[in-house]
Amino acid sequence: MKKPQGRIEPYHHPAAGWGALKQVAINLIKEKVTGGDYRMLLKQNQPNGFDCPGCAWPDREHASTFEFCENGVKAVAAEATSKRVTPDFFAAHTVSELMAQSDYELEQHGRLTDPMVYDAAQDRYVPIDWNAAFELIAKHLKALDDPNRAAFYTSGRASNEAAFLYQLFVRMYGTNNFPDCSNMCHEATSRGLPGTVGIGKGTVTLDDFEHADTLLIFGQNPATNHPRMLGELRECAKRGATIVSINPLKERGLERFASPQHTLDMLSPKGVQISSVFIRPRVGGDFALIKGVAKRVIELDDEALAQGTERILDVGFIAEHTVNFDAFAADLRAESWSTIVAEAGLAVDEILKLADIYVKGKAVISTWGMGITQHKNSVATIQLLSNLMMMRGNIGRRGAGLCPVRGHSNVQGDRTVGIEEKPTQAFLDRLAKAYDFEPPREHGYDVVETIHAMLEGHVKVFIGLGGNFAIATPDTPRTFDAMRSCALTVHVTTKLNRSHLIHGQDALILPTLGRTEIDTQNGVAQGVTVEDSMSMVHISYGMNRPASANLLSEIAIVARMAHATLGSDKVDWLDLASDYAKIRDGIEQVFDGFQNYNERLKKPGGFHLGVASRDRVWKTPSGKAQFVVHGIALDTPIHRARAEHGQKLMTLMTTRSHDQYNTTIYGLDDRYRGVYGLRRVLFANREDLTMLGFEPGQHVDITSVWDDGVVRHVEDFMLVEYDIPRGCLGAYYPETNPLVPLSSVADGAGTPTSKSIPVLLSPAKSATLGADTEAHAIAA
Ligand SMILES: Nc1nc2c(c(=O)[nH]1)N[C@H]1C(S)=C(S)[C@@H](COP(=O)(O)OP(=O)(O)OC[C@H]3O[C@@H](n4cnc5c(=O)[nH]c(N)nc54)[C@H](O)[C@@H]3O)O[C@H]1N2
Ligand SMILES: Nc1nc2c(c(=O)[nH]1)N[C@H]1C(S)=C(S)[C@@H](COP(=O)(O)OP(=O)(O)OC[C@H]3O[C@@H](n4cnc5c(=O)[nH]c(N)nc54)[C@H](O)[C@@H]3O)O[C@H]1N2
Ligand SMILES: [Mo]
Repeated sequence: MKKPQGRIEPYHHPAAGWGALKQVAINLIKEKVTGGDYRMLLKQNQPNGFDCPGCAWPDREHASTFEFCENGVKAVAAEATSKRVTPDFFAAHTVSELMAQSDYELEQHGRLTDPMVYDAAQDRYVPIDWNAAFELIAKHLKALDDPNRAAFYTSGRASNEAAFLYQLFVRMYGTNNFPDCSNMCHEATSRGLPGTVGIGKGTVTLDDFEHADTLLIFGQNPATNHPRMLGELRECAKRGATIVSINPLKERGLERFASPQHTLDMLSPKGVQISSVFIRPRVGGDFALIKGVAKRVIELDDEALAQGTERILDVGFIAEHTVNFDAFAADLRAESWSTIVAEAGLAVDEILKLADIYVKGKAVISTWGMGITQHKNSVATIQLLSNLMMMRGNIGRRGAGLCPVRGHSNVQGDRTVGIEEKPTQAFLDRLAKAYDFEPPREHGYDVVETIHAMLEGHVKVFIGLGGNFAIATPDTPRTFDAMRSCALTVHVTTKLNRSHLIHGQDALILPTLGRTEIDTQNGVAQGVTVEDSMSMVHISYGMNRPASANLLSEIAIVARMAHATLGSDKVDWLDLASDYAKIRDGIEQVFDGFQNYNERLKKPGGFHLGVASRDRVWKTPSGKAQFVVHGIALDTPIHRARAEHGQKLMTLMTTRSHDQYNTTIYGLDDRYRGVYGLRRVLFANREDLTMLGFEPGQHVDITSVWDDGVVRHVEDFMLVEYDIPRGCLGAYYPETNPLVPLSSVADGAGTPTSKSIPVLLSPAKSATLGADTEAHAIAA
């Protein structure tokens, strides 16, 4: 294969704009989408259309006009591609051969058309009929001496109906082993917020964005990952709202944006300015920064009290709605500025500036993404942010609130309908009553625990409802060993990916319909429902012809798996799968907020699920919003590694490029960061390069520093001089996942700490110049 030629060329235009339109055209043509019929794009996020399989950002009224989004189009084009992976393809390639291909190449082959089973004698996947596939799964599941020896993964694209049916099947089978992508994503949000405001969801809706005067965007890159959010921020900026980006990187989309919906933006070379202020902590510095801001709020309030001016704290809200404020305030007063400054990696002025902006805001929204959630202290950071917002009553008020920005289009819905390895007893009671069975009560495994359990030989069967478990997860070589130790691995999937090649003794690839495709059961077109990041639930109807006549819907696959394994005495699985409205009736029975589910979906845009904290109802043990005290941790793995290695120790964040959707690599560019045709790049500060004795363009190997004696190493990354705080590095995931130690997780959430990996650099031992070549397909 020809080695791609890479180049680095800083990008000077606004985000989106003409570049995005060009990319859209390129993607549609490259994928030969549905034979050139692009009209389906006009149905994306429309009341009678399909929900974009891209991100979880909500739509206005489930949009009345076509909302343009380059990366939404990429997601749709990838699914609606006319390329196919047929049984002939598998006959022509052994699994070992496919292993030599990069993730980008694997993605390019197109949609899977038929169920396949691994044949060890030939090292190939060969066709299997659907019934035989379900029998094989049933045989393995029934052979386990303990249901907890199977793990059932979910990636956040699964619909509410598929997820609900899946959890019902798995719990009837007897386990709560539900590792899901959320464990690697917003788990810290889901575990952190209940401790302060009682529920692990955001408190705002799009309406609040129209009324906010101040927006704090923590650790997010919306131009790439939530492009439709930029449209919202554009409106806020035009209204004069103050938008602050808190991010070690100055991400282009938060600087300037040209909305393809607005001709004037497109004609202006500068677009619209989005963030007016950039606060740039060091990687992992947010906790200290937020603590500094909160401390300053107390100081300013003290001054106001002394001068008899208007209070800075919302004393009414604090008195009526919260507990533990005094302990919280005492802790802030006791915190030293020198610790805050040192740990945030910011001058004190920067912290005071952010505090000033915060207290001037009458209606503040804080949003956050992976820059906050994928650290050791992410739960504490999110609780502190929630507390900062509570100090001025910025929760449950119009234009103000907490806004975690989720990733997968239905990751929030999946959790709502029961994909949860730590289910509450109340939920299990309701499930038990509705379906007349005794569900397992003990907690199951999350993602990292599942990998540990496989390595220990305990988990033997892995079933994945979507996703790419083998490389989305940390510590790649160990995860590969774990997956390969399974007796059976099963992937319900749309496209070929690495996880299908890292298989158990028996292995199945079960191809499924995507959300863009027409799903007909008993001659009736079925819709599926999803919940976005702001708790809006709506229905989605596919409109393309299925990629192959031999695909089953996810729901049909789950139902037939359940039927083969458990029989249909208690639950008539096949009947449920024949009409998805019946599954929704089940959801309505088990969960609050879904009254008249089927009926309410008829309203364009669907309905809001209701989030108690939004209404200032606090589902905490105290019945109030809770201030939580957390100290600044000074003995983290990063601190210990720095103590040992001095300033050569760097903190690596792993993020997404513009041309990828998680592990799906659409292309090799990261336009806004000026990277073309390369993925094995390492962004570094100029002064650090000098200090370490490296030049931009030089190739290095990266080794992570951890105390378990395991060498974690990736080779041959090209250094790119970048505007990033000192001591910090940036690179793409999943190429850097081998560096994330399996046991390095967020306290209280179990999320791999993929945004703060302590690493050391050394000159590359084997520089190949080709940045994304076969040699780098993956370090197997
Ligand atoms: N096109 C596209 N869309 C996507 C995805 C995709 O891969 N491609 N993925 C989807 C998914 S599952 C998710 S979860 C979201 C992810 O969307 P994001 O949350 O935007 O995820 P990342 O790209 O990982 O990076 C987040 C940002 O965090 C910053 N950051 C890193 N470390 C720190 C830190 O210590 N502090 C602060 N304040 N910032 C930091 C980085 O500079 C980067 O700008 O997007 C979803 N949407
Ligand atoms: N180092 C590092 N690691 C990370 C992250 C990071 O920032 N840094 N981010 C983490 C985050 S936030 C997340 S969410 C995880 C993502 O982890 P996953 O959700 O496991 O990974 P994806 O890449 O989103 O999964 C893509 C695959 O899903 C399948 N697929 C696509 N559409 C459908 C569908 O409609 N149905 C079915 N059944 N399958 C489908 C396709 O086969 C595709 O290859 O990765 C995590 N890993
Ligand atoms: Mo995510």
